[in-house]
Amino acid sequence: MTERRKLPPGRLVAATHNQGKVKELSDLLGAAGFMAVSAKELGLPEPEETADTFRGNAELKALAAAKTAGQPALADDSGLACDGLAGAPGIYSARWAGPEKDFSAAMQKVEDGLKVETTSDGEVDRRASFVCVLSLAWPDGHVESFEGIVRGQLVWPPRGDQGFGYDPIFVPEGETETFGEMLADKKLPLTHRAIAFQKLKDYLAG
Ligand code: ITT
Repeated sequence: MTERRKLPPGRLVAATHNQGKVKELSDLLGAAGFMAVSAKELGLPEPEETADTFRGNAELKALAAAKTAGQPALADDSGLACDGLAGAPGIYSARWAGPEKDFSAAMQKVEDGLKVETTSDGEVDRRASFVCVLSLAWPDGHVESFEGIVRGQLVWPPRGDQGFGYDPIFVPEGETETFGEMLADKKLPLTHRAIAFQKLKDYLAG
């Protein structure tokens, strides 16, 4: 049996440079009794995402931050996986927005891709998932990972200016608003990130 790690409530490094994620992780951590301190506040470098899975990238980000900061760190690797695009952009979700982080262009790229894949009877497969892997790493190299997935439908044109990234084109199952139209309090509990975080909390609770 491998040892189940404990994490005393207190400060925890949120190893992300994405402000949208910092906000959501801070809210989740705050509700669980932790105070998030961001990678930017600690001046942590942004490691290159060289793995070919969400989990691989989440673990390398968490381990790099934990080792540099000398304290436990939580990293998030996430993205939009479109059924009609064989799972793209997936782990390349941030990279589709380019160095300018232009998510209007990235969303347009998704829509253009779906149009190309339209079947002869005019069907566009608009099903998609948001995927998140949260990895919690300790400075000694121990790491635990948790996955959350939320299914939904892609809409066009984009709707709403809340949230970040691909939120304006994603309507989660059972809802009519896009994540971009939802206020943070409504979006957060429905997310891939909250689902992964619940698994992390269950792990820590033993
Ligand atoms: P870090 O690596 O520093 O955490 P990043 O933005 O590069 O920041 P990722 O490599 O995990 O993070 O890229 C995931 C992208 O997927 C992210 O930039 C968002 O655009 C998108 N994404 C993830 N979760 C999302 C959410 O809840 N709503 C909208 N878009 C999301």
